[in-house]
Amino acid sequence: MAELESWEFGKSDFVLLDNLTIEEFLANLKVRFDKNRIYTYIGEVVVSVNPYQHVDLYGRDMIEHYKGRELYERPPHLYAIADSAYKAMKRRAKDTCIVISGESGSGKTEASKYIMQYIAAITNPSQRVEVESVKNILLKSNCVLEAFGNAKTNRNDNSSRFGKYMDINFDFKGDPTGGHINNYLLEKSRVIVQQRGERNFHSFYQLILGGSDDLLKSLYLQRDAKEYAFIRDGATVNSVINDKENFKAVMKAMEIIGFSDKEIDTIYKILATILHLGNLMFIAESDTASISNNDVVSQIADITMTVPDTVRKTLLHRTVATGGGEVIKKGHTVQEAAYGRDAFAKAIYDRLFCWIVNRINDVIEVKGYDPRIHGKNTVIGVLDIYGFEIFENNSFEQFCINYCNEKLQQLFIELILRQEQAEYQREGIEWQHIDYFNNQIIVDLVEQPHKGIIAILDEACMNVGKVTDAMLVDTMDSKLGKHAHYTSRKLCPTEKNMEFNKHFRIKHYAGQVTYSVEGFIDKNKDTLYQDFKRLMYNSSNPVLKDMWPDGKLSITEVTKRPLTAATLFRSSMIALIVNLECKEPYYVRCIKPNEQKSPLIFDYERCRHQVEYLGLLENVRVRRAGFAYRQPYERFLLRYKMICEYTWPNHLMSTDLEATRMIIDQHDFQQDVAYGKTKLFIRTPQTLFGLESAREETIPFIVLFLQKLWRGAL
Ligand code: AOV
Ligand code: MG
Repeated sequence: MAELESWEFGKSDFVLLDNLTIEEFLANLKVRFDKNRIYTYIGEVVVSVNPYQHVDLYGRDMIEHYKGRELYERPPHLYAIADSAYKAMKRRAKDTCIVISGESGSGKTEASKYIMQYIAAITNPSQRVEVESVKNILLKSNCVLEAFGNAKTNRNDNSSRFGKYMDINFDFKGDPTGGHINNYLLEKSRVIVQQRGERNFHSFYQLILGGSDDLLKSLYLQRDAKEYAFIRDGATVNSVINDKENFKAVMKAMEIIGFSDKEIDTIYKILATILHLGNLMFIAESDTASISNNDVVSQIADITMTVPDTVRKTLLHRTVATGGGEVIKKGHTVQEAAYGRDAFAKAIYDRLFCWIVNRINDVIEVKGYDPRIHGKNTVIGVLDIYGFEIFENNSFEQFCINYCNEKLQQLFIELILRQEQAEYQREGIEWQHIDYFNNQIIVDLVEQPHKGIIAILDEACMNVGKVTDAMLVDTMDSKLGKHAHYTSRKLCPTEKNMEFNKHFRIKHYAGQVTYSVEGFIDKNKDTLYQDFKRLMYNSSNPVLKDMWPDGKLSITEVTKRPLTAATLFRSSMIALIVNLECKEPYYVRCIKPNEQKSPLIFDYERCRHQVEYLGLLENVRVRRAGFAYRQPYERFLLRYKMICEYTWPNHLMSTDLEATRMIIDQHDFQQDVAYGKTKLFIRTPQTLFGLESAREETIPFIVLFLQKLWRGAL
């Protein structure tokens, strides 16, 4: 039975708190944090506090301790949630997903890795070679994706700058057969500029510090990050990350996944190209720009296997189609050339990242699976996405990231708070409504067609050159001025922390964020001159060429206006939510205990804020007033009819409900259940355990009975 924790570790489930107040909630969270009990339940939701130190909770022995156990048999743990999701998937052939949320630095990515390690460890007991290989690739993919998609920010030394949703596919035996990774909007602006105290993506420093002398020489690189404009600032930032060691680990991981030498070679060539691009110097020559360090152009051409003269021309001109169908080359100004170069650097990194994800998907994709032969192919999805963030300067990227977190909060509300209550009402169970803040209003503010911020932004992008950043704020003010969650300096003149015409503010579910509108239009439009695409497509390096299939088109063939970055992101978020909604969800809610990354500080105010906005108290209320388990009467009888002589083998009562009541009364569980219109509701897991053990005790007698019956002895 349940392995209870000692009282000194506080309550392992917030549902058990004596008084449900925010103070008691926090006191319990702190007691547990102080004792390294970083996980606590709210029913089946895991609340996790980042310990900021190694805690002795993981590894082989721990995994064995949790394997196959019911949730309440062991102290709260990610492993228990992973096991529940796995059991649901295996026993009931349900697709499940584990949604990990919380603000930046709260421990989501670490949690996702522990969950994946657990699933890998408990599957494939027969050590099938092909399954072991899939598991290994799934695990190793993290290392590669983190190198290229994570960076040090002021919130987190290893912050995910992309969203990741990974599906793991299982065969009928419950062994992983493959998977698929969806990645969401990489923060590519980081390639060219970083805020003070932050770094570029880890991959660049890994190459400079970890690459062999020969590799660097072949890429015309020096072993000094300060030499390169795009990573210079980040090079002086204190970092606990060991780039040199990580370079080796990433190399190894890429080999295991199955990247060819040529592919790995191209990956580093692309990184080097970006670093060289950053060092190009444009100077004005009459009206147009020229390049003063042409040796860098030759190096870029050599690395990318393109023609130096074409590289130079591409950097300094763009091809435009005139109204009359004529195609002309237009020289850039210095500003335009720098803009084009930056857009190019961002784009090649972004393409590289997506290509890496696709490449991994190619390897892990389930091939040749026939459900008619192999049974249903079920899935566990793990979502680890960038957390809510507020920086000193918040731009388009924070806007997208925070919108994404609004969507996830909305999903949580929908699945945990709203649907739960709706079901009680539907089933006619006595229920007192529990209030919670519904952030749908903020989601609408951002994504509503025609009226939302994204729609207004898109409209501004149709008139680039004519609409300035300031005009964008004006339009938003006029359309959204009355919205309770939107404001700007003009609408709120006493406000000191916003600049007139430059800032707008959204009151997010997790706090107020002031966004600087500077660059919004540009980043949303995300223009890359066709000339750059053609340059890459014409490379003699087939791997590089492969990343730029759209470079094949000539300027006159490119007619369609591409969708904007925000619109693409919105569509991908909506698709993500649809995908998660149709799976059985498991939640991990991560909390960041302090801003100092300290294992010793439990900052009450910071934690209080997170508990409040995550809606954890409401979660406990719904859970406490509610019932942990429910089953349609018919299913309940199918499983438990044998534990009561009046219902086995078939009951003669007028309804299934009456028959169910008979079983419950006979076993004395009436205090712990409620009868809905179609389902039985059970409040605590103890009752379920009780029913299960009664069933287990009865089965041998039934077997005996049936044997006798068959032999004609009865
Ligand atoms: P995040 O994923 O939630 O932030 P991470 O998972 O990267 O946060 O955690 C941040 C750091 O906290 C890690 O690099 C570890 O140093 C530490 N940490 C987190 N969880 C644990 C744990 N269970 N045990 C020990 N240390 C831990 V962001 O990606 O920024 O939203 O975009
Ligand atoms: Mg992360």
